Amino acid sequence: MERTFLMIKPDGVQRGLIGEIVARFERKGLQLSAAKFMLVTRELAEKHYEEHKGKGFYEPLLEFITSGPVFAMVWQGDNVIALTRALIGKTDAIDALPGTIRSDFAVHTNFNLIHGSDSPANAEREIGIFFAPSELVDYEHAIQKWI
Ligand code: RTP
Ligand code: MG
Repeated sequence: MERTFLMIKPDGVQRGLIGEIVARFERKGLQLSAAKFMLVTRELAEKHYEEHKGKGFYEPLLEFITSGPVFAMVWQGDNVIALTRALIGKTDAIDALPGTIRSDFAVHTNFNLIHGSDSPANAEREIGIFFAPSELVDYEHAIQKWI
C-alpha cells in the first residue's frame, strides 16, 4: 500500500475548497491516514520545497505557502501517488485536463490550490517533514475491500 502527502495550499483554504477537494479523494476510494490544519513556517517551507531552491519561482512560492493556513494530509491506497496527481492535474491550469482539481478551480500556476507528492521517495520525505509517526492513523478501511 502506497502513501502520499497532499496539502491544500493557502488559496484553496481561503476559497473555501477544503471540503470540495477532500471529497474527490474520498469518492475515489482512497484512504485517509492523517490530516491537520496548520500554518507552514519558513523553515518547514524551505525543507518541503528544497528541490526548487534557486529557481525563479522559489521565493514567491515560499512567501505564498507561508501566507496563510494549509490543510495537510496523508492518503494511502494502491498507486495513490499517480492517482492523486491525476486527480490534481498539471501544474499550469491551462494544461490541466478538464475534470481535474486545477482545471476546475485554478487559473494561475502560482495559485494552483494543492500540492501532491511526485514519487514514493518524496512522499515519505514530505510525510516525515509534516507529520510525527504517531499522527498517522492505521486502521482497516472497509471500502478498500470493494474497490
Ligand atoms: P506541487 O509540487 O505543488 O504539487 O506542484 P507540481 O508538482 O505540479 O509542480 P512543481 O514543479 O513541483 O512546482 C511546485 C510549485 O511551484 C510553483 N511553480 N511555479 N511560475 C512557475 O513557472 C512555477 N513553476 C512551479 C507552483 O505553485 C507549483 O505547484
Ligand atoms: Mg511538485
